[in-house]
Order: sequence, then structure tokens, then C-alpha cells
Amino acid sequence: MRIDIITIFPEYFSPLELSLIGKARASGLLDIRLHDLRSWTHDRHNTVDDTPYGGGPGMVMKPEPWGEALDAVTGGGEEGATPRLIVPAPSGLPFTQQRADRLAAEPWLVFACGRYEGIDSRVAEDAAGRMPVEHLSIGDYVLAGGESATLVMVETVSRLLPGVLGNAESAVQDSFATGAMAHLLEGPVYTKPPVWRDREVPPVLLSGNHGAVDRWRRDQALRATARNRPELLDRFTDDDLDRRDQEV
Ligand code: 6GU
Repeated sequence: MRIDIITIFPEYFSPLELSLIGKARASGLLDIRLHDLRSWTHDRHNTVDDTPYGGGPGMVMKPEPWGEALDAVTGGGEEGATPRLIVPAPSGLPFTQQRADRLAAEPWLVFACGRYEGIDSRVAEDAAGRMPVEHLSIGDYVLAGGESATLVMVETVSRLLPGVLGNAESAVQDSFATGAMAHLLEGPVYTKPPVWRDREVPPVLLSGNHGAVDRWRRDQALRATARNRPELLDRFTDDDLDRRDQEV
């Protein structure tokens, strides 16, 4: 997968050199390209923002540098290829695991990171004439810019790509994934030693009884979900829960 990120803070993305994503880039599974928006300005001060029409607080990102940046970045794909443009914004559609799954199937994503009060709205309108555009929010709070949201989305999508995760199973096992544990949160996890500061690992996990372990994990997942995200349980009917209990 190719991912282009346009930002006034390319240095913000140095974490993408580390760990799983760093390795996926080194091995060629992931082609992440960073672009400094200011390289498409033409004035002495490399201006990227201006005051909002209609008044109000803050500044708005100017359309001209964004238009040139998107033309340059999205025009250079292999014969006729068009990327999907993602604009992180608190006003966007919710970024969910389901949306991450769909993005992970795309060959090419471009992230346009806005700062200040956002990007002049004509930029996304104009781009939408040539490529699919999605405004996405990572949660119900307000960040200072799209950079940290882009890091979250790039990490979420990258770990779904074939070959990026060390253990292909763990993407399926996590909270929110599909399968028998779908829509449940993960319960507690343990490793050695079996006793630490007088605290024992739950004996069922040492029993070697895989059926009992699966049932215990399912029960713990239900408890964690009821405690922290009770609204997620509304998706299940009683029959649903009974049927899933027999699966494990
Ligand atoms: Cl994508 N951007 C900003 N600025 N704030 C956010 C967000 C995005 N998602 C949640 N809050």
C-alpha cells in the first residue's frame, strides 16, 4: 500500500519509522511518503493560512497551496491510478475498525492534515471531482490538527495489511474484530511467572483445558464490555449470546 501524507509538520511523523510500521516500510510492504505543504507556497513567508470569511476566531488554510500539493501528489500515480483522499476532521464520519478494514483494502491513500480551523472547503470539493474523498474523525474531542489523527489511522490500517503483523491471529483476536468475540472488549491477560507479589494467574489458564480457557475468556470479555462499554452489548440478543457460548 502507498500512503502520502501532506502536512506542515513532516517531523510529526517520525514514529512511523519505528516498530512494525518501520519494518513494513523497510521491507517494501508499505510505501509512506511525507510532503511539506509549505513547498507549494510561493511567498517569502511560506504562508499557508488566512483569516476566515464571515469572521470568527482562528485561521483557515488557504486553498492554493493545497490545490497544488494535491495535484502534484495525486497526479504522479501509475497509469490512471487515483488515490482515496482522507481529510481528518472532528466534523467527519467516525473512523471505526470497520472503516479501517475497508481502507486497508485500498492500494493508495492520501492524508491531508489541516491545522487551525481547517482547510478552505473548496479544496475537498475540487478534489472530489477527481478522486473519492472522506472526512474522518477519530473521536468526540478536538485536536489541534489532523496530524495525530493521521498517525492513529495510519497505524490502525497498517497493522491490517498482510505480512505487517507478527502474529496474524492477534488482529482477529482483538477488541472490535470479527469472529466469536466480535463487538466485545478483550478481558485481562497474563504471562509468567504464575505467582507475582502474591497474585496468582487464574488457574483455568494453566489447566490445559482449551474449551474451559475459551469459555473463561468469553465470560471475561462480556464482563469487561458490560463494565466499560455497556452500549456495545445492545447489539446482542439473548439468543445471540447463547449461540456464541456454544461456539467456544
Ligand atoms: Cl480527525 N481532527 C481534529 N482536529 N480533531 C479531531 C479529529 C480530527 N478527530 C477527533 N478530533
